[in-house]
Amino acid sequence: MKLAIIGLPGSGKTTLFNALTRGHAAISAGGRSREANIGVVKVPDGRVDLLSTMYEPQKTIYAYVEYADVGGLDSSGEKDKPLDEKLWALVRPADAIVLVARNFETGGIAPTARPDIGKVESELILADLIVVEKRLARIEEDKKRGRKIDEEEHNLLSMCLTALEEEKPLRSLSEAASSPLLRGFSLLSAKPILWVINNGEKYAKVEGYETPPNTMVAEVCGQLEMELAQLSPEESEVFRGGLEVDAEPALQRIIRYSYALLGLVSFFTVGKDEVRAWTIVKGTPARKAAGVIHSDIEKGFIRAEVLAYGDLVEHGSYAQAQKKGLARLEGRDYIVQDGDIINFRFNV
Ligand SMILES: Nc1nc2c(ncn2[C@@H]2O[C@H](COP(=O)(O)OP(=O)(O)OP(=O)(O)O)[C@@H](O)[C@H]2O)c(=O)[nH]1
Ligand SMILES: [Mg+2]
Repeated sequence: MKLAIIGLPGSGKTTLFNALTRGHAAISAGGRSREANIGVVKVPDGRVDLLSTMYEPQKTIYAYVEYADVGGLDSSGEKDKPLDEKLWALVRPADAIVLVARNFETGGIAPTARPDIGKVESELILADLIVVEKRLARIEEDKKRGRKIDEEEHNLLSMCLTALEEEKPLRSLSEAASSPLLRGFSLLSAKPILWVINNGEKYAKVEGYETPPNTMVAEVCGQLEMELAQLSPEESEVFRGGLEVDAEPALQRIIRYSYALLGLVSFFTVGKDEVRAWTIVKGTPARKAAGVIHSDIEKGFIRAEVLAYGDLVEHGSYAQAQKKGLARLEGRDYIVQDGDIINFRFNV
């Protein structure tokens, strides 16, 4: 999973990036940093920890998240911003966007989280408008020259144009958010988004944030989370207990929200050589899930032997759960559930 961290200059993006990656990227002292920070972190998952203690495998592999902290946005509302174009190029490959809004005082300037979110959303819309208009102009030209055009694409893009002109992000348009025809354009406002309210030292409950479709809100105290992330896990837990911050570290919370936003679930493969977590979209059938591991397993799929994580834990071992008949053989269309432990049977 790839997540892009965006926001206005000085909103605390790099601070949050450091909290999420236990990193030490340079915090800006004013002005706009133009350096992108990229970091990969494993997805904390207690189930993988436990499976690993059970199987004592040679390798334990967690799912991972890639974060890109792309630097501050120009929110001038102008159309021609070459610097932002460079920045968007880093956001386009992301599966979802994390939008950081400043909810702390800076240099005597009061927090402006809600309007800041609006400004950034407008920039996403503007960037998409440029792409959609360009493509539509291209199609019109082809039409004039008597070339065959893709009507469905044309209709979809016209629909997008209308929404964007009405200042609506494309993620609120279910056709646009999910259409494979539009995937190639990597439209920014079509990506699911997590608004992160970066609170000051005082933990203020967020109120009055209506969330449109494919949008979620999370509150963090970026500065504290960064400081806690830089301690050892044990020390961090002790300190966290005495602070007015969420009991769950931001590092875990942001990932949990992102999984929910993207509708992702995990299944596991286990064995003496490797215990591993795999990420799929909720609703994926067994044969397609096998393809996440290897295309050969998908092609040669015979059956999936499935045991629910909870059943394994309850009975203490795979063999015990199997004795109770809890390990099932499922066919290609079985919808893989979060926490399934799967052994794929296939031939090549
Ligand atoms: N009080 C307070 N200050 C914060 C918090 N998060 C960030 N800051 C401060 O805000 C300033 C900017 O933080 P950065 O994390 O560099 O912000 P940024 O969004 O990465 O900035 P650019 O990359 O320049 O756009 C620094 O002085 C931080 O110490 C917070 O949660 N509380
Ligand atoms: Mg920064």
